[in-house]
Amino acid sequence: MQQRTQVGILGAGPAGLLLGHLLQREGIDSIILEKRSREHVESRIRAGVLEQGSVDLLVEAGLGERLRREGLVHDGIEIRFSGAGHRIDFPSLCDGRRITVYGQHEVVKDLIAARLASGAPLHFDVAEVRLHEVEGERPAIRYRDAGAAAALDCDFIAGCDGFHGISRGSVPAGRLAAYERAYPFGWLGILAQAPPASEELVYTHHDRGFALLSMRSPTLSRLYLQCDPDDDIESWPDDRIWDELQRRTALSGGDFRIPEGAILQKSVTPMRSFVVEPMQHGRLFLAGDAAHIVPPTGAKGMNLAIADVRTLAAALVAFYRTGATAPLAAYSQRCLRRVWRVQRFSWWMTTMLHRHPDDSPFDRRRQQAELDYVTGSEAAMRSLAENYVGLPLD
Ligand code: RFL
Ligand code: PHB
Repeated sequence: MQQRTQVGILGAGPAGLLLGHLLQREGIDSIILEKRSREHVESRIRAGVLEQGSVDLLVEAGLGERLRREGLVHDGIEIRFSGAGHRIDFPSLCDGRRITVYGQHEVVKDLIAARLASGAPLHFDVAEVRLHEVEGERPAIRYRDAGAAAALDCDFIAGCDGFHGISRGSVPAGRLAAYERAYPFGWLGILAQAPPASEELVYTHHDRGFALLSMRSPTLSRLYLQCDPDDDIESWPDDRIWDELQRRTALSGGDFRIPEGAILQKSVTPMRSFVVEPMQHGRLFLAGDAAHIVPPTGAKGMNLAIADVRTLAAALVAFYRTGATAPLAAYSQRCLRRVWRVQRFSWWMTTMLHRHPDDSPFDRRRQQAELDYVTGSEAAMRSLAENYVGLPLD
């Protein structure tokens, strides 16, 4: 089957779906191709924190109805170490700005519902996706849909197919520079049928390793533990997970306990920082995790994907309205400025809060001093807060 569209989009994660939505609102055609099933992408539990700017964008784009109703607005986070908690209050430190806890899969569900309601094409379960002629004026995507060969001619291709997608690898060798750091630890994440342990997200530094308490609803908790990146999930029976979470998050007074409940999902995620430059080659534009990965400690991955596609959509709209090519040419540079600032913040939060296996006693004392400073100095708290709620979108 031979088809044609203006923008061929690979991937129905937050980046691809939101790009398709923003373009559709401006009358630009796109076809979204997704490797996995709708059920799979709608039930993939991942990120949970939306910056103020991401929420504003989703609301302006007509996607705010359920988000406003079910999203949990938070005015701060807690940083816990040495058995004591320290609150960082966002609105007072950054002009009233806040964050919203709303699961990534809920954002994805809202975007899929909007796409299907608009009648715009979105194909799940496609296979053997390959890109062609990305350096020319007429790039194309070839793939299999329900076993049948299909081809899609496009003006542009948006590679929104995540870290393990094929877009990045379709750029000829030597054209992209990759910057990477792997961390010697991972996160064990669980979704539990239990009320949140605390009103705020709790980021805990502990000699046994980092722990994070988050939530999805008044009856669902999302909890994370620093673990070995190669840990087999089988080596983490439920009892061990709860025991470790309780120990790492205990307060000195002894009066804090995480409510326990059935564990509905658990998985281990390795942690890495990764960027490719530039985020464009010919008529292929990379966005979201296809171009960069941050360790989740700063809660930035989904927000960065949203910021990329906002910039890409604006550049494509300018092209189709006026023929202007300058915004498309500037896409990579504009995104990378934000990407590197967010990389820095995510690396810094990760380094400050985790236990590093090779740290010397000096490093541990320095880490304690950093936590002490960050929770004791208004200037330091403001710096954390302005990055956490999200640097301004340009
Ligand atoms: P996604 O979501 O990975 O979507 C890419 C999609 O492309 C599909 N795909 C293909 N489709 C067609 N053809 C191919 N050849 C394809 N290959 C792959 C995939 O099936 C998939 O559906 O990338 P996107 O859209 O760039 O979105 C990025 C975010 O998913 C990611 O950055 C966040 O989840 C990261 N993240 C967090 N981000 C936040 O902003 N706040 C958080 O609180 C936060 N917490 C997290 C996180 C990620 C985590 N894990 C699991 C890595 C917590 C965790 C534990
Ligand atoms: C989450 O709720 O999944 C979450 C929250 C904060 C993070 C990472 C993940 O830094």
